[in-house]
Amino acid sequence: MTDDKRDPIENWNEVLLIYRSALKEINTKLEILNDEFQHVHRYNPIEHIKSRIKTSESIVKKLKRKGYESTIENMVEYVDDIAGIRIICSFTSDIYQIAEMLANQNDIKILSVKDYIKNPKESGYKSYHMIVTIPIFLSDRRVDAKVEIQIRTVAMDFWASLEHKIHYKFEGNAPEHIKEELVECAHMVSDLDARMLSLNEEIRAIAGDKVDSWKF
Ligand code: 0O2
Repeated sequence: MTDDKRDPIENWNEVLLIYRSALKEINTKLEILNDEFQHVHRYNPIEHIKSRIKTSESIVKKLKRKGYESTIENMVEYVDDIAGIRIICSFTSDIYQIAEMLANQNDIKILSVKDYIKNPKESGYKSYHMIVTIPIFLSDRRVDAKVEIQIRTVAMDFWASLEHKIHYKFEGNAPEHIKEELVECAHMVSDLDARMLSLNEEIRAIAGDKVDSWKF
């Protein structure tokens, strides 16, 4: 991805520029899909989108955990979430629809998918993860940049944000009763998501097209 002979800072700045460009490209694609969906179905599957570049401290920590030296090459090769996008939706069905719409774009290449909705983590974590590459066209070459896309419902996001804070607060060693409570809350989140989805489907079936314009 970079030219080794140059100053490492200059190299790193170029890597960051590429990841930032990748986030812009994916964000634009998502905006277009959301606008088109609104136009055709009078419905926005995306509630909101957050994107970020992982901090250098976090990148180095992840590399260390995986047993690699902190070089720019290893960062690009082994850290898949330097550029990350989180898409928040209302309903679980929206998640799969968005994932499919992205997969159908022929400049996006899917490297891997982790479906933590069908297979939640032991912690209770649920989300749909895709690692993709997107081409970035620079003045003299094309670079395929990796982006991690996390897609989840508002309820899953609420749970994950609190769990993330607790995880950091206790440096991964939260007291057992807190972990158990979080698993219990994760079940409640799944139940809430299922009930809200079925309620929404029932309302749409009863009211037909008219209810589309209510999309909250
Ligand atoms: P941060 O601070 O959010 O960036 P890999 O990335 O594949 O090398 P891993 O951890 O096996 O490593 O990948 P996975 O499981 O797909 O997780 C990647 C990201 O998902 C994490 O990034 C978190 O953002 C989120 N995540 C995964 N598991 C949990 C969980 O149990 N709770 C919460 N709240 N989030 C989770 P980072 O780099 O670990 O953290």
